Amino acid sequence: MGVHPKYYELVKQQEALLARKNEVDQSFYNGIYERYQFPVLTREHAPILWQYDVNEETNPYFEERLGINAVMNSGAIELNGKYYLVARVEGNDRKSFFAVAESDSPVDGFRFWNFPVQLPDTCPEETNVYDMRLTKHEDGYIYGVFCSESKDVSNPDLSAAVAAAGIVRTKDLKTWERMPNLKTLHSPQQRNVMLHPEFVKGKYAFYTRPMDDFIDTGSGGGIGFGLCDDITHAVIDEEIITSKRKYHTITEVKNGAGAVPIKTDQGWIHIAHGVRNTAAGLRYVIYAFATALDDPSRVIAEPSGLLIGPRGQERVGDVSNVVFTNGAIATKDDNVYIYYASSDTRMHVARTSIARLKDYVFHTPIDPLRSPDCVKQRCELIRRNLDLLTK
Ligand code: M1P
Repeated sequence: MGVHPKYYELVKQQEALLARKNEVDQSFYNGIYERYQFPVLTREHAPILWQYDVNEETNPYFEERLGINAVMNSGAIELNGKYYLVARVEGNDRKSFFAVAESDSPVDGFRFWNFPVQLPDTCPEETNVYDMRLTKHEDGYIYGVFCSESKDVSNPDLSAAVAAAGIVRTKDLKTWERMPNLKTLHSPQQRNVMLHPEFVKGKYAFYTRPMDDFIDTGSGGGIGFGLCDDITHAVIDEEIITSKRKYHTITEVKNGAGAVPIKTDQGWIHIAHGVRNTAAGLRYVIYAFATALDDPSRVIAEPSGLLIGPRGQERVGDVSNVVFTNGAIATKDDNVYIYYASSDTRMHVARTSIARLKDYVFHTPIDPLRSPDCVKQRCELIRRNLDLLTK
């Protein structure tokens, strides 16, 4: 009796998965970004030791004891030439936790560290945590802002919950210091909150997503913005809506921040998510916009429509028809890797560059908001093209 032989078999299979090279998917083209053939993280990437008791004596049938259901919505950061994803890992028990996966490459080879993140347990009512955005702040810390979810004890409905923004900070992704959850004085609930990387007017600046209740944003108008003096007791008393939800657009139902904005010479580029309703349920897509360098709450460009929508197998999963991002990495060589989850099930990567993103954000026409104007917009494009072709 000792280690169950099945353990070695599963490790071998997993090592083959981790060694698999990821190539650009040649079947997709839009000039804006490349998709990759394979997901970068899946439940199959979770270490065997997290799921099985490998002792043959106590687990003779080698049964999974603590299964992993999904690996999704990951914060992303580059540190000392390595790429890190802080993934939302969801157990079969529906509870999520964070775990760091590391690679020398931005597109493949991500391997989880031996242990998941053990966040300081300072919030007794907290039941679930997920969707961490990682911000390299100019104060020298890396901040993680995530959703901290608790039962809404004031509501007899068993599924009624309260979403708040949890805040932690670290310098190495190993030791995490937890601060009190963000307080927004005028919004009852918050999800998709993210810290801006620079001080604004000498204060910490947050993008928020005010909501009336746990699922519905209700009167929450879109992506909010607020300043706070003290990150160790973060309070936002004034929240303005910087990017509004709009009727009959991709953000009609919800409009939430995604990856930490990327600084360019023309403005901050945001890669966010929008939600609309359909007969088949909510559809989540990724879109982009830019805010001003001198005022990161002021939208200066907003290309029409979606940047990344769920395609093919991405459309199917635990929560189908969803793509969602909370992490992107801009590298020194001007590449941008957008990490996105599909259908709350697995993580993918798309590659673009600062130059291409700027061209996309500043030169894609805006949404004219009405079909007749959309037709006009398209006819103008066709006319210009025909003129050129027939010259
Ligand atoms: O299921 C889709 C997403 O739903 C929530 O996002 P939002 O607050 O924008 O509706 C989050 O639970 C997110 O994790 C999830 O991917």
